[in-house]
Amino acid sequence: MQKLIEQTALALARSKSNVVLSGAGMSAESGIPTFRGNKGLWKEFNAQELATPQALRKNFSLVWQWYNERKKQIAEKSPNAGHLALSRLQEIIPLAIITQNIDNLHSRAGSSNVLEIHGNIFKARCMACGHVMDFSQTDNSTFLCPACTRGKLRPHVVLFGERLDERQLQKTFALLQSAQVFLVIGTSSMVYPAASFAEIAAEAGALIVEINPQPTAQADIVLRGKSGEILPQILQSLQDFKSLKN
Ligand code: BJW
Repeated sequence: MQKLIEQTALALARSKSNVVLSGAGMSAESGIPTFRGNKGLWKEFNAQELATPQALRKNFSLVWQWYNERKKQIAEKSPNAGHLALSRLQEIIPLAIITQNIDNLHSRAGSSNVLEIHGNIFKARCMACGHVMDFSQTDNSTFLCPACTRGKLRPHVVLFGERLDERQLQKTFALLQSAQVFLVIGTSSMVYPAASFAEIAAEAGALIVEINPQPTAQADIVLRGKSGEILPQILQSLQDFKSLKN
C-alpha cells in the first residue's frame, strides 16, 4: 500500500491538473450514512417516495421533512481527516473537487473550487423562478421565494430523473478533459452521469486513482481503504517529496 500511496503522491505532484470526484463514502467517517450497502439510506428509506420529482409533486411536505431531518443531522457533523487532507492538498497542488455530496463538508474543511453537482442541503431553490439561496430553516412549513414572492421553495438537491445544472456540467466536463490525475473517492459509481466521469477522464488521458474500501470502478491505481486514512497519507507523502526537492 505504501508504494501505491507514494506513486499517487508523485503523480499528483507532477500533474498540472488534478481532479477529485467524491461520493458519500468521503463523509462516512464524519458519521453521515452512505446511500447503498447494508447501512445505507436506501435500505431504510424509499428513494422513489423521497428523491424523485414525482415524490416532490405528490408529497411535498414529506420530501421536505426528510431533507430537514438530514439537514439537522449533517449540521452536527464535522469534516473528517479526508476532507481536511484534500483542503490542505489544494494549498500545495492544483486540485479541483467535483462532489456528489450535498453536505457542504468540503467547503467547511476549507476547500475552494468545489462543484456540488447534486446540490447542497443548506440551500433552497424556487420552483417558479429558479432563484437559489442559503436556507438554514429546518421547520416543516412551506416557504415562498423572497425573490419572486410567488414560487414555493424546494430543497436545492438533484433528485433521480432530474437534470444536473447545465453550467456545472459544462465546468465538470472541462475538468474531465483537462485532468491528468483523476481521484475517485468514496462513490459506488452507480449513479449517472457521475458514474461515467472516470471513464471520460481516462479516455482523455488521465491516470485514474480510486480510494474505496470496496471494489467499484476501473482504476490504474486502487487504494483499498478509507479516505479518512488514505488521504492524510497521500498528503504526508507529497509533503515529503516537496521537502526533498527544496
Ligand atoms: C467509502 C468509505 C470510506 C464507504 N472511505 N469510501 C435507469 C432507470 C432510472 C434512471 C436511470 C437509469 N439509468 C440511469 C438513470 C438515471 C439516474 C441513475 O443514474 N440511476 C441509477 C441508480 C441507475 N440518474 C439521474 O436520474 C440523474 N439525472 C440524470 O441522469 O438526468 C438526465 C436527464 C436527461 C433529460 C431529462 C431529465 C434528466 C440524477 C441523479 C441524482 C442523484 N441523487 C441522489 C440524491 C441527491 C440528494 C440527496 O443526497 O438526497 O444523489 S441519489 C444518491 O446517489 C445521491 C448520491 O450523490 C448518489 C451517488 O451515491 P454515492 O455517493 O456513490 O454513494 P453510495 O452509497 O452509492 O456509495 C458509497 C461508496 O462509499 C461505496 O462504494 C462504499 O464502499 C464507499 N465507502 N465508506 C471511502 N470511509
